[in-house]
Amino acid sequence: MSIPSPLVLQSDADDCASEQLNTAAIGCSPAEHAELTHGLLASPAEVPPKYLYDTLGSKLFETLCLLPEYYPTRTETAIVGDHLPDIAGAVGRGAVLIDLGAGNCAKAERLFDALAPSHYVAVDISADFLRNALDGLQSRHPHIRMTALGQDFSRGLRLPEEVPADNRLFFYPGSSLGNFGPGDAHRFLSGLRQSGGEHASLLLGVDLVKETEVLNAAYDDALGLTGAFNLNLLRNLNRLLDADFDVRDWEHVAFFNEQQSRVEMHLQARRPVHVRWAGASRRFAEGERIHTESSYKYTRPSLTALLEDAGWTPTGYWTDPAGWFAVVHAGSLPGALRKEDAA
Ligand code: AVI
Repeated sequence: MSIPSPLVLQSDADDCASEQLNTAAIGCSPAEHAELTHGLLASPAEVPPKYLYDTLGSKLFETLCLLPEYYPTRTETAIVGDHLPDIAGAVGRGAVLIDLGAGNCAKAERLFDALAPSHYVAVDISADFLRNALDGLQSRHPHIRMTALGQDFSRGLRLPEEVPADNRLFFYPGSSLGNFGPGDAHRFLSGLRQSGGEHASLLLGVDLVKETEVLNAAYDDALGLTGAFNLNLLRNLNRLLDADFDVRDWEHVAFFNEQQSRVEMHLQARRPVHVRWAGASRRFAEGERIHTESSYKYTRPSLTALLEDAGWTPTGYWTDPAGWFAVVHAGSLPGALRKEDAA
């Protein structure tokens, strides 16, 4: 039997062209240059977490998921493994499975037997990465129609016409929702509600509030891998902006901010430093910080409120025995669309 080839679509517009900015020396688009410069000149300075994930950063992230202190990945895997029949019962078979941030597609593949999706849509910022992953996946599951979409869906998901409009299941594991602030999380979930139509559902992996010591250790591990992941952002900035950050001038700081219910990662200057990059420069005093990531932690009530406010109705909730992580299923009940979201 011949194996169908998965369809790969690169749907993000190329926003690199600009007449104003001389991009010869820098490795990013004018829009990224503006975003990064704005953040680095802000008080306190901040850089969006997506810049943690260059090639080395992605490898460091993959590795830190194996750390004993970093419980989310293995806890989510265990929850799905322990509750798969129940999850499948809630979700149903034959859905159009839309995998947001699919990466190597391994998490979704674990659901294939139980959920028997009619169509699998893998969405990731890197279309090249997906192309490789889907070739193998399609040969192992020749009966499932597959589409790969190279897209930064955090700015809004755009699905091509070939993706059936009915029975869409959005799969967003790994507690990635936690890297959105509350306003962006609401916008993101409302956006999915819009793209899903009346019979969509959502399967989310979400990290929960727990003892501060556990959270602090997960983001500041004894081996220093999370620190390397965070500090590598400076190397990425050097490449993107032609900047002159010296990694040795900075240290990794991470802690649970109870009031905001989020773990914060920062890079803190060890001494006074003067950093220059294409088109700008800034002095940082000793102890001054660059905020690089927030990882929001939810409770069942705060998650329910977020989902309901975005037009979703929670219908299934599974957790580990310690209650550290949750896998949540939510449906889009007809009529649950809020007027302002539908406008
Ligand atoms: C990708 N994201 C869900 C991770 C998190 O836990 O917020 C990123 C991470 N940062 C430090 N360790 C892992």
